[in-house]
Amino acid sequence: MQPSRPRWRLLLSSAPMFTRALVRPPAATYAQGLTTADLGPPVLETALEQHARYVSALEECGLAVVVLPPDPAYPDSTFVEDTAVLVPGCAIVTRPGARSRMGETAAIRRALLPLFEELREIDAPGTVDGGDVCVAGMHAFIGVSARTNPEGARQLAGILAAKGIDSTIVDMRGSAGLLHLKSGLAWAGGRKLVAVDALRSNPALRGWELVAVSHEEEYAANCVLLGERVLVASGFPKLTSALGELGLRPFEIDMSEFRKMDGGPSCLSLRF
Ligand code: CIR
Repeated sequence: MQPSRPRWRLLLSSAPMFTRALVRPPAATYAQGLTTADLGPPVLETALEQHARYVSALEECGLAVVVLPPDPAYPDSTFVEDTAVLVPGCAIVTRPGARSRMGETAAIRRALLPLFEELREIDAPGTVDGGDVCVAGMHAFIGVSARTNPEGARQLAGILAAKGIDSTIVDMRGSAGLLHLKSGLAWAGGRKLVAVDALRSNPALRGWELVAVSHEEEYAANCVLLGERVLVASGFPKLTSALGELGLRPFEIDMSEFRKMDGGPSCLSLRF
């Protein structure tokens, strides 16, 4: 049976009401993935438990979750967010910037094909990691980073423009310590963005209301808005209460084994 296509709903606040998500549990080779974190090797069993709780959190937030089988050929393949950018009616399969991750997109393309009216791709020499793309309503911030190059950002901005979504390119190559744009930036609904210090003075964010993140809580900036809920890593009380003060309901999740591999809550799913 042909899977039905997703239905998108927008709240008045323009917070997204996603109805589905696609995830992929970590594979047995997970600890061989890329990382810059100096937090020791991840424990696979714990990572699998945390991933299962992450899936339950998405379900409790009202999403139906498609779980792809783990792929040991790609140690970083649990970070599905990097392989596609999803907007209403269109899936854009990326071309990840890390060579070891480029092959991850084949399975994601196959999974997305029946779910979207239109499927586009980033072509060489462009590279884009989905973690560099922060969609905030009808606007997208595209980070140019060590993973997303200017050509990839240009191609993506063109595809999004055709869908009525305008883009701002955020050159973050000088923002030390951030792997991806969304390592330090998240949409909090309306004109609000959670932004770490390294990005706050970036001219690309001018005109947006910025929610500050204290230095010791920067990891938690990668949070995920799901309607009135927001998925946030547990153990970061200041940002969690700041999100609550915005009228959102934080859903705290333990991310310790994903943090060890430079991943945050957004990295573990594609939401649509
Ligand atoms: C990588 O370096 O590609 C992975 N170990 C972590 C990817 C995290 N993804 C994301 O922030 N969207």
